[in-house]
Amino acid sequence: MTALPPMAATRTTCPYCGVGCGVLARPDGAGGLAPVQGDPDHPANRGRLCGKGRSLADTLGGAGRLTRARLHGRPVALDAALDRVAAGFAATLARKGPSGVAFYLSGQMLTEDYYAANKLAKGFLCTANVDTNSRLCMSSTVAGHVRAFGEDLVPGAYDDLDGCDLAVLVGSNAAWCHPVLFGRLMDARGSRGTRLVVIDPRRTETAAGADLHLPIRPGGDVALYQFLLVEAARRGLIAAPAAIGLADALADARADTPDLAAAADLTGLTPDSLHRFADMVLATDRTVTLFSQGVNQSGAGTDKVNAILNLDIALGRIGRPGAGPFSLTGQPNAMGGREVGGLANQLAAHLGFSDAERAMVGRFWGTDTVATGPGLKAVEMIDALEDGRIEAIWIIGTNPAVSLPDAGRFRRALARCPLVVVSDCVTGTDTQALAHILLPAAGWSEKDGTVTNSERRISRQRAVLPAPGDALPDWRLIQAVARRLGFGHAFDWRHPSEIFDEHARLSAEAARHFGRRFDIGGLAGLGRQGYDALAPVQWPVPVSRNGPQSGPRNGQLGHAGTARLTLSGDGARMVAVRHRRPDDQPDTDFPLVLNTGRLRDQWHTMTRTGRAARLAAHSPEPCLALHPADAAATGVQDGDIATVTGRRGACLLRVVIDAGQRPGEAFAPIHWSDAFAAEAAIGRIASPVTDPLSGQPELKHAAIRVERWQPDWAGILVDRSTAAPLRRGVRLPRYWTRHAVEAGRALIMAADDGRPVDADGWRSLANRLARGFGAAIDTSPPIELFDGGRGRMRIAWTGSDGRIAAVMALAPRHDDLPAVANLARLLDPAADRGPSAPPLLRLALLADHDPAGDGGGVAEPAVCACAGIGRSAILAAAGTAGDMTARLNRITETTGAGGGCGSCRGAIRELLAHDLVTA
Ligand SMILES: Nc1nc2c(c(=O)[nH]1)N[C@H]1C(S)=C(S)[C@@H](COP(=O)(O)OP(=O)(O)OC[C@H]3O[C@@H](n4cnc5c(=O)[nH]c(N)nc54)[C@H](O)[C@@H]3O)O[C@H]1N2
Ligand SMILES: Nc1nc2c(c(=O)[nH]1)N[C@H]1C(S)=C(S)[C@@H](COP(=O)(O)OP(=O)(O)OC[C@H]3O[C@@H](n4cnc5c(=O)[nH]c(N)nc54)[C@H](O)[C@@H]3O)O[C@H]1N2
Ligand code: SF4
Ligand SMILES: [Mo]
Repeated sequence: MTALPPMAATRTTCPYCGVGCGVLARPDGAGGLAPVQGDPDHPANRGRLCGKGRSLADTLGGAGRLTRARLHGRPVALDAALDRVAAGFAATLARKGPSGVAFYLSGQMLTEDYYAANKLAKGFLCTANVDTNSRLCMSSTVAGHVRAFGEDLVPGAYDDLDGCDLAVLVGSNAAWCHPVLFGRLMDARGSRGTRLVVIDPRRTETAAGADLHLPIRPGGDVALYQFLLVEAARRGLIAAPAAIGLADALADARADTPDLAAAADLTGLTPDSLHRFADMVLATDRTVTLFSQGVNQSGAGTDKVNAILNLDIALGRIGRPGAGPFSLTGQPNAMGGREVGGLANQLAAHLGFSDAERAMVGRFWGTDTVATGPGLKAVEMIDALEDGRIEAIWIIGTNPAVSLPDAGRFRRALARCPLVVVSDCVTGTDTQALAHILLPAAGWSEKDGTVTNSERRISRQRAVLPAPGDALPDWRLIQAVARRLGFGHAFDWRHPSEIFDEHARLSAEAARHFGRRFDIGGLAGLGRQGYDALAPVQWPVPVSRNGPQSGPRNGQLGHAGTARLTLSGDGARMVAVRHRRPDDQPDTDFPLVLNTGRLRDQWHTMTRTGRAARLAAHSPEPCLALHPADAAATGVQDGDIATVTGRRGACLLRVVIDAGQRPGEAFAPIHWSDAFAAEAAIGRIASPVTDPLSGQPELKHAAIRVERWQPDWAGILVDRSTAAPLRRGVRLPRYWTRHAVEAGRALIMAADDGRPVDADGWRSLANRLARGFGAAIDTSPPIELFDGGRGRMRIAWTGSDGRIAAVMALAPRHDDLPAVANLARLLDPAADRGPSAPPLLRLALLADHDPAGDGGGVAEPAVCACAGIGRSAILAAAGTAGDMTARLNRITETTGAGGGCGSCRGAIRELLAHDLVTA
């Protein structure tokens, strides 16, 4: 590898979404990372990053990091913990056979980690009970690709987004979930006038900036694409009349949507908008269709995928520049996990379980104990844990106690399992609370390997920092257990480059024997240096194209790769599908439908993004978005807390009224767990019904009932210890939620029944909360202010250094609480001079920061996360002169808002439009 200049940053890849942005990272000299930057040379992002990527340095290290192995909660030597894991698995295998053990993996593991886990289980423990959170994420797309293309292939590339004239986003909130790609689409809009259509029941921020938003009835996507196919035939636009399966697919499409009225009925869309949509799609050759979880997470997910693919096959748009279907992958290595066979129904290298495939893989691995057939899928594992078929499970890089559907039942089932091993890099996740053994994993910035993004591009993640304590990369932990089980010879790697090399060679074998298109044989034999210098490359990279194609550039070695896959002749087939309704339908007891998904600035269960104050500002509390009509019918108002009850569980969420919801449908984010809120883990409500082909659960559709909960008091606590564990044995309030507000400071919002009657009552409530939430306060008497008439209390405690360590405000109603920023300021050394400060001064501070009626509780959220700019600053900067473009430019010039990843540009546009209307 050409040495980078001494102070140069390391090129690595963002560990969050499947866009796979390149980042530049360098140590800050104090054990952490300096703020990371986008890599201008990475083809996925060309220097851009979204707010999550930009905040990576804020999420590392410090308290809350898992640095030592634990056995039943107590720290133990790593070797001892690994001995226990191996002995436990060996005993379970002896007792129950291979089907009694299981692995639950993650699309956030690196390819090398994934390969190691899969090889151990499917090759040596003879079990295919290896599934991954990708089952909840991409499995319908995998099944749809296999039906249409015979293999899990994404034909297109990101270049198609730059070069399309129409982008259709189906069930994708890309402005929030794939922000940098959305930014590329926005650029194409500016440069070539690319139009945008968004198909989503909700008016998301992605939809807000679109030329056309189709607020489809949940589950209506198959019918919508049937209608387009029927229209294409009616207008004589079928470009591939010889396409395999056309006649059957068209017959079924006609059966579902014989005419416009039928299509309007099934999709809940107006005939007018259907017509307009058909005109746009059918008349625009360069149309890219991007799809994500609104498609996959459905009981009809695979059929939705094939309905979309059918249209592109019929119109001859597969593999053409600027056109075709494009599955947006969720996790950074969702694609890489599929390459190594991370799903229970795959073997490795895109192979299945036929005798010939098993024999070949067995020869390659040097084993005769290859699993004989598919294993249990994620949701099936819940049943198997419940009825004792699985008695040992190793969970790596995922938090299923939060993210699986019917999560309450999963937790009970896991609690019955005699051996639960969890590998993670942070402490305190909900899943860990049910584990017997915790293994400390090295995290992003500490480990080396590869990931594959949505466009089949393999990029290196590179280590920048040493792993703390006993933490090891996941493949090392897996290798250590494999050795203890007697398989050391097959897990003899010294560096991830050797695992990658084995994976590359296996893919070449699979391609040679079974004609698989997934072939990275050209990346075999790189050696450690070549691997370290590997530049981002799109598979296939077959052997014939071996050898570096370009010399070292910026210290990296380029290979040719394949931008676009052509799938001609029998390479693509149409599949006959029929419309089906989602399963968990509303009735009189559960009259509304709950849709779930993501927020812009949080990542999944918040174990990392939850530590960054600037990411919390956008949406600090777990919320439920309700249409105004449903809110009125339910008797809840904006800002109320509501009990949300489904058929399997309940949550307590803050109501947000949102006219962008379809009437009858609510939306809640997936991010909160028991570690961050009292009762907000939405997985407890989510439905475990699965797609019959892919096994992917219908996470976007559950019947619910919403009721107002009127607590007797509300409070906020600002505290200096961000990650303090919750104190056991202390009664916590029924509602609480916490997040980081500023570096090293946590904010807790709380509410409960039982209003104190006097100052003593409020004081003891405040003390109980401060201790329960682990505030680092000493025993000196707090400074307090009490307004008996209105029942409001302000109280400040000092820490062992004599400075104010925690401040709390309590009041009968949420609206009576002061602004958080005002309270937080009291912890500022500039405001509180520490032990030398006269007590009266502190009292004045407390009073000072209690301006009557400033209410609101929460600071203004950032509209632009990259620049940290809120609504008022944007409106102020916009001025009134000039047209929309002039005003947008002025905002970016003066505040920087909209100039980063660009994902907020739609929101700013809408803000300005709204501002014009109100003016
Ligand atoms: N900020 C952020 N970004 C992320 C993640 C994150 O946690 N946070 N996670 C990453 C991961 S793993 C994934 S999988 C992706 C997910 O990325 P997306 O799929 O874009 O995100 P979601 O919010 O899960 O769901 C997308 C939309 O599907 C809509 N939808 C629901 N039901 C239907 C339906 O029946 N039809 C249609 N057409 N739409 C429907 C929802 O209203 C929602 O707006 O995001 C990735 N990026
Ligand atoms: N209702 C509902 N449920 C959903 C979804 C939805 O839309 N609605 N979406 C589903 C989807 S698409 C997804 S992808 C899942 C995501 O759900 P999860 O995978 O459960 O969520 P994460 O918080 O990403 O969990 C990753 C865990 O791995 C840890 N970790 C991070 N890096 C490493 C590492 O290098 N090694 C190890 N060993 N651990 C590491 C993190 O600290 C964290 O605890 O949620 C699914 N669940
Ligand atoms: S879009 Fe954001 S979260 Fe996704 S890879 Fe890029 S920087 Fe990371
Ligand atoms: Mo995902």
